[in-house]
Amino acid sequence: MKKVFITRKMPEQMVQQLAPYYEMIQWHEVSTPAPSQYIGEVIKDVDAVWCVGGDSFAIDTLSKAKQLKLIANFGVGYNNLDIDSMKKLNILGANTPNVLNDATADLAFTLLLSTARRIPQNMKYIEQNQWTGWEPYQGAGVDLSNKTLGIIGMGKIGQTVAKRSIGFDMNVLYHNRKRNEEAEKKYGATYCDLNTLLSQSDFIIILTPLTNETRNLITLEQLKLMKPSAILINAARGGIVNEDDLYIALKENLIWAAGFDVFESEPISNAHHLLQLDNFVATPHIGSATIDTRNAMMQLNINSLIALAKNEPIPNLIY
Ligand code: 8YV
Repeated sequence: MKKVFITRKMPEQMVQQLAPYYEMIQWHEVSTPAPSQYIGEVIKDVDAVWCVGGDSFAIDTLSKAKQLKLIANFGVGYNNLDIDSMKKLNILGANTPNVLNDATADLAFTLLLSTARRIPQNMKYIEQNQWTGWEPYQGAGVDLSNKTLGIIGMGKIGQTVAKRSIGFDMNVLYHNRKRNEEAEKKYGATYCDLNTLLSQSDFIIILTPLTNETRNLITLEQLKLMKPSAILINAARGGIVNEDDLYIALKENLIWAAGFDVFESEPISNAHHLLQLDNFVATPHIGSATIDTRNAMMQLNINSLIALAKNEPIPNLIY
């Protein structure tokens, strides 16, 4: 029987699907990863690893894994994995594409609407008993309809956001490594360079993976190109936007507001500098966090692991 290391406590009904195929070694905690020394020991004789986005494996850990064939990663983004080392060591990687497109696009739009209509601030206003009268601009935000939406990263999730923008009669610009004809045909999205997108969009949604090319893609220089009325949403990865520069831009009203689901170093606490600002809205990396989507993601990982055990073609390989 093959052996799998499950790096976090995953739901029992999901894990049990692996029981006919694997001897299972499961770390007993869900939110805290196992110590690296423990992982270094466990990984030595396992055939597969099931990990989450918060896990990473250094080259010296991977080198100890003499039988490891597959790392199944709970997430579509896999910047946590050292793909170059995995390739060198003939370890395959699998992820969870497509099943989270709707949930993540919904969250991106939720952040945009929450930021544009100042939902958290307005809720705080009631909670603090400040709703005592009426003024014309009380609680006022900005319209989404008929505005220009700039999407950075026109992959599957970007396209799902573009689809939603039709309901808001928005004009869509996008920037991507390559042109996406489907997005152009189906959703009327117009390709442009990054600076044009930044300067012409009313709202900018980041949905590109974190890579060497996209790390610090948005610094003060790019923030200064945006309209003072612009809203910046990041539903992709922390590290794409420089958080210190974003703080300056929001504080000095170089842009109007920002809504982020992802941060450079997660989890963040309430002491995070961006949370001290009135024009910043945050969620705790919940892009794919619906019960339906999380179940579907787990199922994809399980399918990949079972295929390995059965010696069948492995679905959702990264390379
Ligand atoms: C996960 C994600 O929550 O799919 C992704 O890329 O960021 C999220 O769906 C994350 O990977 C935790 O495992």
